[in-house]
Amino acid sequence: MRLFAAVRPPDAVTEELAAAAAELKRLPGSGTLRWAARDSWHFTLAFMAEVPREALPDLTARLTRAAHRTPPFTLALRGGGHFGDRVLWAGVTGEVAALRLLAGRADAAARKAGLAMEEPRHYRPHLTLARGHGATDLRPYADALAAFAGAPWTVDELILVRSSLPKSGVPGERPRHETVGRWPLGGGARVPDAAG
Ligand code: 2AM
Repeated sequence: MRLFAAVRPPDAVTEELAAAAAELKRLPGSGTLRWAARDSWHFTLAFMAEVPREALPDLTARLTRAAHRTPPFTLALRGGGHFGDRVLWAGVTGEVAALRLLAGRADAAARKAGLAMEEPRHYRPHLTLARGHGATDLRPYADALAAFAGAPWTVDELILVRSSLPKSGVPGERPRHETVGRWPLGGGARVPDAAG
């Protein structure tokens, strides 16, 4: 199955972003974009692609430990950006170093469970709002998000999500996301934002 580890903002936070996204959808060309469903919005920590069933027990044990070792931390949605003409995203501020640390631990957990992970790249935390196909310039969308500032929330769990690719062949159909595991973040000292 196709899995990724993630953190998800609470409803009160996605509600604010949904209001901003509704404004974005008024911009020219928005109909050419594939908008992610609000209930699937997340920050990917580690994308694991196809995970063999026999790797699951070790993976979940390691993710449990990764979560346990990481104290809860605070984030807030802030602004947005785009990856070329492919991905429009909302950004994040707050204890981003802690998010980065958790992403590194989720990636390490997957590697130690024997999964073939992509080469580590610079982790760029983002919440994908919409995907483009090259037809629409995403800059006006990112510009329109620049002033967006959401309420802070406490990240207190790591989730494992199964992504099922659409089989229907209907163009633009979105993958289905199903939470298959969730682990509370551990207690203990908070991670200073400067800790990297
Ligand atoms: P995203 O975070 O930019 O949206 C499920 O596909 C999730 O894993 C998505 O959130 C997706 O990107 C992320 N992801 C990271 N690397 C990926 C890859 N190589 N293929 C598909 N999805 C990937």
